[in-house]
Amino acid sequence: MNFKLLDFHIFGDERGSLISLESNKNIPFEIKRVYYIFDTKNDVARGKHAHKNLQQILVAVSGSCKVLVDNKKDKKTYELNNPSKGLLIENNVWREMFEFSSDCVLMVLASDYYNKDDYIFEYENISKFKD
Ligand code: T46
Repeated sequence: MNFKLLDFHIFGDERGSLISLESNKNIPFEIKRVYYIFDTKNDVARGKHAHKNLQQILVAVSGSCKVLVDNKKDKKTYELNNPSKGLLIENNVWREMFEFSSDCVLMVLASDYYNKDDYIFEYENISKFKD
């Protein structure tokens, strides 16, 4: 499958909680870029594209949002509302993020640098996932 939810280990003690994310360990690729989305209006949707060659993990480090993922074989909507969950999205997966809470900070770890030519903006142009 080219999308799935990952569970990160929480190091918790009486002081609170800590999660560590490491390239090629609990993150299944080398992290080359990190960006975060915040102050997003509740009634807007973002994304609405796929990538040709990019792996990403989306983590709601604060607040919540929903993410629809669709690889033309399976289609699922995840609610991200926990910093210990990361949604891995690989190549050729349509994604839409919506219903952002006002306190949502959506952190994204990416396997490559920003490249506008890597985006697929037409749903028709993504290929159907094959097992
Ligand atoms: C994705 C979802 C989850 C940059 O200059 N560098 C960057 O690394 C990124 C991600 C964006 N930008 C610029 C390009 C646009 O002018 O920031 C502006 C907003 O980007 P965009 O409209 O692509 O944002 P989203 O929220 O629709 O999509 C983003 C990522 O672009 C995309 O790869 O998978 O988050």
